[in-house]
Amino acid sequence: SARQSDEKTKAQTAKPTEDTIFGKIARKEIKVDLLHDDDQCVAFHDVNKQAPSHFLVIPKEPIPQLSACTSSHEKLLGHLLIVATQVAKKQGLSDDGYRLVINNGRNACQSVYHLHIHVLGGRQLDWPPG
Ligand code: IU
Repeated sequence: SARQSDEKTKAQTAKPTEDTIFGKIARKEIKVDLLHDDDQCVAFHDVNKQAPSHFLVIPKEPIPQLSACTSSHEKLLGHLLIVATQVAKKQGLSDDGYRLVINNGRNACQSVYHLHIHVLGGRQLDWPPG
């Protein structure tokens, strides 16, 4: 689709940077509706949703991508997964299921270089992903 190729184009040119829009969201410099907020992470709706329910869980620490994580991030990564399940439950996704996605780098169409977990649900999802 046009939207898909648009996402791919963005991902090809996105570069790891010091700060991103997600850093500004995490620091509350940009106001969005937060589905979750604690000392380590926040969750909010994706602005370009790909399913009836599509939200992102991001650490407050500006880690650019999953592959930049080290063993020092073990606890944080576990926390992000648990928060994803808690918010999914609050969003009513638990009964029928949902999917977590982390796009890491260019080939995966990562477009924002601040680590984020996508949570998608509310419809039957296809497999495999494109
Ligand atoms: P990706 O995993 O880097 O490809 O996904 C980035 C997502 O961030 C994508 O789904 C965008 O719609 C979403 N997003 C957002 O929710 N708010 C923003 O201000 C920006 C991107 I820029």
